[in-house]
Amino acid sequence: MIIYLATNNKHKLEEINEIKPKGFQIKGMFEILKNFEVNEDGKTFIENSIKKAIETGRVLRAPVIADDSGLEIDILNGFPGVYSARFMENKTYIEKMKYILKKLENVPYEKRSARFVCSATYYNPKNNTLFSVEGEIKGYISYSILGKQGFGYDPIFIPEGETLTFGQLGQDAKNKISHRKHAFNKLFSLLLNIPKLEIIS
Ligand code: ITT
Repeated sequence: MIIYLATNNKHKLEEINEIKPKGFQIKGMFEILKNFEVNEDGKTFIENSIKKAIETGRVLRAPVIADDSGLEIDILNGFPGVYSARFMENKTYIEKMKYILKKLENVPYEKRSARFVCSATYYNPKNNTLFSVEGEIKGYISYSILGKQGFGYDPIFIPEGETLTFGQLGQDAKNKISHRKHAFNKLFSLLLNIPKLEIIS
């Protein structure tokens, strides 16, 4: 089954291709839609992932999956949350991470709790099937930027039970436990049952 991923983020496509079960072929929408962007003005991850899936699916006229994700830091009331990609928009991730670390200066480890969240949506414009699931991973914000692997905020996120950041742990370790892994495991299990779902509806 070929499904397009409604994203312009190549790292997400790589991770989801590592996570997917055999039998699915996931392609990036950027391979066929140039300069197409969805206005992500939702207040929640789920709103944004539904919006990305529906708008992209209607343009492509083909089944799509979308991923809206981000980092929520408890002591900052969930910031940057749905603004993870857009806050300090023209700055690099190094600058964004430095800004966050400055805000958490003098905050002890146990109060640096955070989570990565991923909302994944499937939409098929041919029969209007739509479903969304969510995955998360809890952890802590490190005291400095550590490691070069992964993307975005990986170098400041230490998963619960680990001592290294995602940036240090690397892609294989991340893909076994990440918010994206949890969300897309659920999504792919539902997709494997789609013929049954469509008989019911
Ligand atoms: P698309 O909307 O085109 O999919 P995007 O990068 O703009 O790409 P989001 O709007 O979902 O995606 O923003 C998610 C941001 O949250 C992302 O750019 C990273 O900064 C951060 N993020 C999400 N998942 C992450 C992960 O696994 N590791 C590190 N940072 C992550």
